[in-house]
Amino acid sequence: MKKTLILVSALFATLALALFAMTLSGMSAPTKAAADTDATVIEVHAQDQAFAPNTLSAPANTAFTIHLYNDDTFDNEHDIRVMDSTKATLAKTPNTCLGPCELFLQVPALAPGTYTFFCITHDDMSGTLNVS
Ligand SMILES: [Cu+2]
Repeated sequence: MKKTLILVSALFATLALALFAMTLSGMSAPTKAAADTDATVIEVHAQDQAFAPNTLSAPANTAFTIHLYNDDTFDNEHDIRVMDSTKATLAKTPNTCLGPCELFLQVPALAPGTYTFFCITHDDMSGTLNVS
């Protein structure tokens, strides 16, 4: 009886160790992948119908991500879109979100130049994106 108890305890200890190892490897893999794919992440906040900062800088000829924080706490939906000088939309988030919330905008590689970013739900909510 005592021998069985020891055997069961050993089995549980082994299982616990295996689970711990799986958790560790599971946690480290996505972190590394995210770090590899998101080389450039630019953060911008939206609050009181304005972007802060309203001038952003991005590297030329390489895709990047804009991380939008909608800091409004009630009834204010924002999104973020990038357009060129002809007002053609080059990138947009798939949806608006009701604050507080966060959105990620994947922007394709852009040629050096000055672009505009704006929010679809607020005409006066825009900023300048300098790509160089
Ligand atoms: Cu907005």
